[in-house]
Amino acid sequence: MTGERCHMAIGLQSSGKSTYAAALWYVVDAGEVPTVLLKGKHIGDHRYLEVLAKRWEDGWRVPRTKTLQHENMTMNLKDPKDGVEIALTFADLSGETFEKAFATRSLSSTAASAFDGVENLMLFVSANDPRDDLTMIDLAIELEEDVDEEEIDEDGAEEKPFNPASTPRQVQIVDFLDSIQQPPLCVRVERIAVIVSAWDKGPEHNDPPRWLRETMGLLDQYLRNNGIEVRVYGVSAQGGDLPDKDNPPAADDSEGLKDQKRLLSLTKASERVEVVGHGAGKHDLTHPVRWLSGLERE
Ligand SMILES: Nc1nc2c(ncn2[C@@H]2O[C@H](COP(=O)(O)OP(=O)(O)OP(=O)(O)O)[C@@H](O)[C@H]2O)c(=O)[nH]1
Ligand SMILES: [Mg+2]
Repeated sequence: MTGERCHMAIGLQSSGKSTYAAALWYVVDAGEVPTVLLKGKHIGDHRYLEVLAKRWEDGWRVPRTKTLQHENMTMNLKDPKDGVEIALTFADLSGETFEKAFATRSLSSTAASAFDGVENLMLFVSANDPRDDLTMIDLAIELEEDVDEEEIDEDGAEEKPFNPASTPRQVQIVDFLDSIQQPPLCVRVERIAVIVSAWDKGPEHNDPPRWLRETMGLLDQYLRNNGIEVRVYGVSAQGGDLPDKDNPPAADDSEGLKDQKRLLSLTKASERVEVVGHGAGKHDLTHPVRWLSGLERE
């Protein structure tokens, strides 16, 4: 079995897509830890990935993907079990592109063309995002019994115009997943690997499907009822909080540099990575990719 597997990484802004791509590239390139897929043939232009991977290796956050930046990062991977070569296109589009699509109901032709030939999706959500979907009922439960009702009325009197960007993240994601499967895009998705990024900032338990069920109930229900195979992985691709190279903290800001110091002290940078779920090796970022590629056999 040969041929190109084409997957698309999607997710709203700051959901962890570029960090995952950078770490994945580093891990397969360095070969420091066991992975189910290995680096394949050297085909294509990897310069952008190398820039991201270098930032990651040096212990800095990867830069934000700009709206106009459209980089299809192709990674060539190989399944060592039967020697199958996989050309995996990991299209990385800005999260902003997807948020704009929700607000305007239109997608630029460049962004739309990135879906040509796409088989499966990696969907990124971050365990580090605060909840943005509390209902009136949730709020009422949270309010203390002796709260001054008049004060609430006064606050409530200030009506703000509807801003589509403030729509809860999971609503935007479900809308996006549903829209790309409709005309004119008609993307046929077989599998979705949900990557819960920044898992180091996640819950006490180590159960990513539970996190999705409890934190993003709408998305969880949508994924369960669409005839799509779904897996949920928890991934810490960065391993902690890292500073921004273009805006570094002061040298004496030990708090801001604490995680960086700890992560840089590991002899193998690949060991900063943690992957949870589906029998994945502890640092194996290729595990979801192999499953998405239909290469996980009994
Ligand atoms: N603590 C922690 N933070 C992470 C991890 N992975 C990513 N982050 C942080 O999450 C933020 C977003 O990560 P990116 O990889 O830039 O996210 P993105 O989805 O590419 O974002 P856009 O380019 O804006 O669409 C950054 O501040 C990262 O430092 C992680 O494993 N742990
Ligand atoms: Mg990005």
